[in-house]
Amino acid sequence: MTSLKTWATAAAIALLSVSAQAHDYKLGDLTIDHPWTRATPPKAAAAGGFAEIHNSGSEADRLVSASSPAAGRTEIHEMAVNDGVMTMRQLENGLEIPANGTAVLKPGSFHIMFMKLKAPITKGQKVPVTLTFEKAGEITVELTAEKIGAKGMDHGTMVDGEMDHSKMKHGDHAGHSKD
Ligand SMILES: [Cu+2]
Repeated sequence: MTSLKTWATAAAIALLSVSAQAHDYKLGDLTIDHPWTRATPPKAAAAGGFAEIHNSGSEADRLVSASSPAAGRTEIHEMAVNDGVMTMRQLENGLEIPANGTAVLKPGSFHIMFMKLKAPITKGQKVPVTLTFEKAGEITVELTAEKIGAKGMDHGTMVDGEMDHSKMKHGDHAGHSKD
């Protein structure tokens, strides 16, 4: 009896915490699922933003730009390994969200790039970012800041916010995992 009750209570709490953590946003045919970022070290000038964007429509859309009051500049980036060197570049034409498909922004892959951060991001902070889609239009979402280095490469350790980011190579950042 008691154990059944305990189990039921635990299950209820687990369910509650799942729904408290999951956050998603809807815009037309798009769902922006669990947008998140990471806390940064005190002097970091850059940070990455991540989310899964689902498109339930029959036409592709594109994430064409992003902006945030937390950063001097916000871009849509791709990270890739070329000849063993990790590089990032801005997606000049934005990121496609395929028809009846999903675009995944995650560490080591596509991401929103915050540059010239106005202040360090602290764990638990909600970072507002406005996403503009070619067809669906514009929506402001809040990225939940997880701990420093969460789930892969830590953008936050890149201190130089002034450099030409499109030409940035990551090969000399020995501390980065290649996740
Ligand atoms: Cu980047």
